[in-house]
Amino acid sequence: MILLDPDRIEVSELREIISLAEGSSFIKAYLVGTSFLYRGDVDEFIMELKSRSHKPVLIFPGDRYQLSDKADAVLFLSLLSGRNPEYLIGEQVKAAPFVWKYRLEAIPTAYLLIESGHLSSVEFVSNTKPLPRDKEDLFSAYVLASYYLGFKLLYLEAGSGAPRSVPLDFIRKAKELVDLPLLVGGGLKGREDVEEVLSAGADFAVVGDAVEKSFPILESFS
Ligand code: 1GP
Repeated sequence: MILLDPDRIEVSELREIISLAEGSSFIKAYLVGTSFLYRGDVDEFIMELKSRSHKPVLIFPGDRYQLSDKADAVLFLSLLSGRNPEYLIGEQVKAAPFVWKYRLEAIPTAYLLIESGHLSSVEFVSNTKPLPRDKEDLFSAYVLASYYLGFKLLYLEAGSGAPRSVPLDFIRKAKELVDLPLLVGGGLKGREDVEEVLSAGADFAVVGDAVEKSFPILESFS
């Protein structure tokens, strides 16, 4: 899945990205979102995307201001790795009436932030701590809790542009423990990294930063 940040990608650039990505069957969907929306217009961005692409467009929201009825679905995230009530349940309560009003498909997603060796935007904006990457038992308990709480999707996040992506052992462990679709993102730099996380058990890999830095990387996903 390609992550597109409406704050960092201009409409003209979006057209170029779609022209490179649309023909690839390896790319399954677009995620639209950012940790903090400063100036982008999510509705306009998604309308442009939908007018040029046949792939599903899912909102990956940093907060409720990034919702749009133009998308196919929203990852209804709860940042379970943290202890900030706003990102555990507060934003979700504020977002729910919008989701209901527009009958937007909401995919209940357990969002786990994992330490990557730098201060990620998610960590800073949400004011939460990531899970330590050397504590697999603790991570396992979070995965199990996500499952027992009834989430339908697990997103393992190292943070955009992370110097170290989610440990492969964590991916293998999550897949071994629970029968949930697994998304892995943060710091994946190209096809090789993507193949690695998919081989470890991820159902989908998310790439954002590497595409923003160099659109031609999309050709390697054909
Ligand atoms: C960030 O997981 C996504 O929320 C994607 O990370 O931007 O590093 O690809 P990158």
